Amino acid sequence: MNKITNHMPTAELQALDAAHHMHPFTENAALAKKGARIMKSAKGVWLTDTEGHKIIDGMAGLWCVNIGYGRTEMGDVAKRQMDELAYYNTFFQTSHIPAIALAAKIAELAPEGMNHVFFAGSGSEANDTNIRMVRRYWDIKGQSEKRIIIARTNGYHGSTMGGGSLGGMAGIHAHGGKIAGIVHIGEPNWWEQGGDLTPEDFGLLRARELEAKILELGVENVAAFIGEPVQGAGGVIIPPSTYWPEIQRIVDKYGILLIADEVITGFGRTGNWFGSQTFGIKPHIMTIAKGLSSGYQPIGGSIVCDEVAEVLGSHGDFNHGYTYSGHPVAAAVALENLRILQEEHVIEHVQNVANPYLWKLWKGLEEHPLVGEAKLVGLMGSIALTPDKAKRAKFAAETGTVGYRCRERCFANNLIMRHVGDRMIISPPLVITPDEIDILISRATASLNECYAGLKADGMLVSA
Ligand code: PXG
Repeated sequence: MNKITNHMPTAELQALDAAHHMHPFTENAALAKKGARIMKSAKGVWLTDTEGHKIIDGMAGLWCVNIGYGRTEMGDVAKRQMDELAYYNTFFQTSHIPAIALAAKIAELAPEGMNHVFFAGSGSEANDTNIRMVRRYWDIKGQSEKRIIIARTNGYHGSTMGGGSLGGMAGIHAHGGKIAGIVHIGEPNWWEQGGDLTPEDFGLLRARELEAKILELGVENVAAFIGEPVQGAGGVIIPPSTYWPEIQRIVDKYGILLIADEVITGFGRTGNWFGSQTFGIKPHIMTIAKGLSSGYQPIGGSIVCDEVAEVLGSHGDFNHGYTYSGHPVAAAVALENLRILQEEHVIEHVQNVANPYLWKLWKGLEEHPLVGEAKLVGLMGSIALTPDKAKRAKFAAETGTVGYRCRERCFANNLIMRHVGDRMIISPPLVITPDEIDILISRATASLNECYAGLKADGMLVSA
């Protein structure tokens, strides 16, 4: 008999979890002692755990449940598709209706000239595809030496070997290494690294690192640049307004390919269908996943511009693909998700209602003694915790100590708000209402107050 039932007491579930389940990005021995919080059901922006707590999900799962939880149409579509055609592949000159319909729908929504989709099962897989795709593109063009991909420190592009290597996180590189031919430049993180420069000057400085790196490596060796329009896992780092236009100028000048990793920023998160539209970026390839299906099914992919698709398709097979590329059930569910986003005007809700309402309250958090800057684009936001706002100071305690304490207060107050170092981040379902935003902010404020009081009591309001 299957041991996993809804009826077991939480402690028993936690014990089984600890005994058998290896969690991602987790020190499993420490979690085993503490016990995982076990989620049982969800509706809209509300999670319910096995203890019956109603938790407001300020992170939309892992930045993905854009339409909110519990939309039964999604399950209906999945069942219908499973009954009709549970699986078929798209290798060897076959196709099927869900993959065709989804590719066509994505092409309709994507920026002009991006009319082709290569499907994957996740964002990491899609970025692995991108590495091979841009290298193959230059091979076909007779420039096989163009292999290096430039990415950014503190970027996140997944945790497969390819995705983890594109990402600029030392902790990930430390576990298993990094593939060759990927180099990193600095991130446009003004709060932490901008020193005395204005954000605009700092944005230019960081973007120009790309030009310097291309010249150092030799443009004949550089295939592509990859970046998230807004770094998500890196702490919701919204770049200064000067950054992307300068990156675009450099990419255009040297004729390298531009990959926008839209895994988080795609499908409404920044108030447009794609973050590239919000920031005026013209990519050759966009990585997608997460909001493509609102997390109801695992699916990702690469949206590819006409020219790259044409080159790739014209010189024999591109020897790449996954068993589940364009999986029919995942594709059908994604298509239903796009229908909901479009027909229910969810992106207009972000732009006209949720973002303006949240922004007023979020910006107001800057009044809190613990909060330096508050940033928000669409419905992805962050606040920087600091012991001294004027100096944008770091805490004397190791980076992340204070953020973790704050996150623990949020968890205790039934709010999912994550920390990245000492930045707190949110990315709620796009359907969040003003009333729910009020609850999110009041729980966040209570958590900040408790965190502040605790730091004071422990003598930790000290600058590095
Ligand atoms: N690119 C970006 C920009 C991402 O945010 C991936 C690629 C990889 O997607 P998959 O589907 O392979 O996970 C991501 C994923 C976090 C967190 O802690 C962020 C992600 C995943 C897990 C945790 O913020 N982003």
